[in-house]
Amino acid sequence: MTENTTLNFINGQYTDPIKGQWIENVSPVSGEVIGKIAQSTMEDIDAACQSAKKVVDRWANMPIEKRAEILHRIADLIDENSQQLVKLESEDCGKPITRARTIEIPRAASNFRFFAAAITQFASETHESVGWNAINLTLRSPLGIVACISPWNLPLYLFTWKIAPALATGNCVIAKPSELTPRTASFVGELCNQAGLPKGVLNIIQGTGDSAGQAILEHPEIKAVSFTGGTATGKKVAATVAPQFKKLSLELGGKNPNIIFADCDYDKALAITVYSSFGNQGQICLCGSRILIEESIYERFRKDLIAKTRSLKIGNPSDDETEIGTLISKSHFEKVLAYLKLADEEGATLLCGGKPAVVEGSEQGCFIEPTIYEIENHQSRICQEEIFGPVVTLHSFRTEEEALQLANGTPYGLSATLWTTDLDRTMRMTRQIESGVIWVNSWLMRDLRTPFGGMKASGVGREGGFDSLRFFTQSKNVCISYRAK
Ligand code: TXE
Repeated sequence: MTENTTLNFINGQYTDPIKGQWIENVSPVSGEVIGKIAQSTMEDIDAACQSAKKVVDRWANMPIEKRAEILHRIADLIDENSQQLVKLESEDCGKPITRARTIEIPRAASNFRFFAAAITQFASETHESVGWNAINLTLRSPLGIVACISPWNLPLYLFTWKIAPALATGNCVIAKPSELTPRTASFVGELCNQAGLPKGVLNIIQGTGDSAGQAILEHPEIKAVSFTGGTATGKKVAATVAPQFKKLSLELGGKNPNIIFADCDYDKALAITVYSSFGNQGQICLCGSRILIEESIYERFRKDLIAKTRSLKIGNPSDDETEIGTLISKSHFEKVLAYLKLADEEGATLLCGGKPAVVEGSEQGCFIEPTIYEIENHQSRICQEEIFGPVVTLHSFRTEEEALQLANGTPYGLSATLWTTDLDRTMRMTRQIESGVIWVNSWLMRDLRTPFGGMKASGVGREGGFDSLRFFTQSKNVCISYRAK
């Protein structure tokens, strides 16, 4: 990989796309074309699968400690190269460099470290059939060649979240980062070579979803697909994958409630609400985009939230002080602006933001001011659809029942945040909130051992900890009968 050309990584080598097609890498900060990216087709996926096939048995049969050692080395190399990875990530996404440096790139290394350790503790069950003179063993084996398709919002963080467990369990991997953020994933190929990962075990395919992504889903050698992306794309992925009976894990969008009761730790709730609303410009599937506030503190919270939001520093992502960078692309920027227009049409009251921000020196950048609306009708589209930008709506509630009804009142069910110091209420609410992840008095604390995934339109399946290891393996029951005497 050179800085300007992002190639495929197949059989341990950076290679041109077989059909010679390219797409542009456009900076969301300057609006300029900063490089070109391989646009892969079925021919490239096939080459990747052929290289994986050559090594699939060797990798699957390598002693677990040896596999884990290689993954630990990849983690160390990510740390050693973090400065360059941080720069590429921030440039590709327009995300504040401080965020890439302190959260996302370190987490990519921890993903490898965590699954390198987890695989050494991954035991299978035995069930003794007492009275039948039989014992059942559960054997777990890798699936063979699996696909990991990841999005642009937390590029290396999510790419490694998928490939680390897939590799740890002994699979060969065909991985595709988003065409909008190809460079950090591409860099990992070189690090895998340095770490001694056998060639062909990890193949990184670049290109758009409709070309490279679709071909990955359709390739007959691929036995499972782990996908993170939008709900509409997830539907298409499921429609392609399900009739082929491949294993499928879908992590999709969210429209997450952030529920604030009057008995909360007010200052903490306020500070973290600013972060959970606008972190990464609201482009995290876990962002709390609907803020539900108990009536008795509504006015105060609204006023304080507006003041804190206005003080966020919008700026060039490469500046250490910047808190709000750009959206991912011109077309996503246009999509979010269309929601701002829709908010007007739906009769929302604008409390702050509501327009593009101009940053000196980056006049073509996709910046949008952090935006807060108040809106009565919770059925309006801005309250029901995932905007995936720095836009939140405020709602007041009087009772727990009302809060619950609002919280569960969208097609999504990814995450929820609950602010209260009442333990009874915590238990009542968490049992009834329809979300795969619920944070109480915090947000985005992610212990990698815990299950992660969504309910309803937010996805199917769980990843994280042993759930990831189970997804990337298949179990086989062996029932052994023995003579009692
Ligand atoms: O993501 P896509 P997009 C949401 C968010 C956003 C919307 C659309 O609301 O506005 O999705 O974003 C690959 N077969 N999220 O269009 O399309 C694609 O190349 C196989 C939430 O940018 O979901 C990329 O690698 N692959 C989300 C990945 O899918 C396909 C994070 C995700 O892209 C494909 C991102 C196909 N037919 C967006 N089409 C989250 N849950 O965190 C696309 N891809």
